[in-house]
Amino acid sequence: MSDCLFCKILDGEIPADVIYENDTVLAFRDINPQAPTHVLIIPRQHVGTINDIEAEHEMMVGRLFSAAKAIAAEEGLSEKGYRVVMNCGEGAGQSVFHIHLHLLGGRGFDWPPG
Ligand code: DGP
Repeated sequence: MSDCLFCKILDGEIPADVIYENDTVLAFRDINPQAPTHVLIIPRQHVGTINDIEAEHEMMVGRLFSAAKAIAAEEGLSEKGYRVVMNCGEGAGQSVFHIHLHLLGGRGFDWPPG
């Protein structure tokens, strides 16, 4: 998608602090971190929102979570805990319409979330 910010990061058109990648996903630090660790995990394939996920994407979605597990371990978060969030739609706070997991850690988190 030529007008998608995260596709531009995938293409190297916009720089990012990439910390993890494989053939399916890319992960980089959020430009506006909400916790000491705040990493965005995105698929290389453009899918706009959770509402656009189809059966063919199920393996890819699973690999987003496998990446979250690996990055949490690298960041030393596995034991203390961390939060993984995917916003869907403007009403839930989604601002970039290319699905992404937020991996947040290094502080406590309230429940229910704001
Ligand atoms: P969401 O609001 O759930 O769609 O999350 C989008 C996140 O993307 C938000 O936390 C800020 C982050 N973000 C926006 N623009 C950039 C950028 O150019 N670089 C990086 N690294 N993160 C960005």
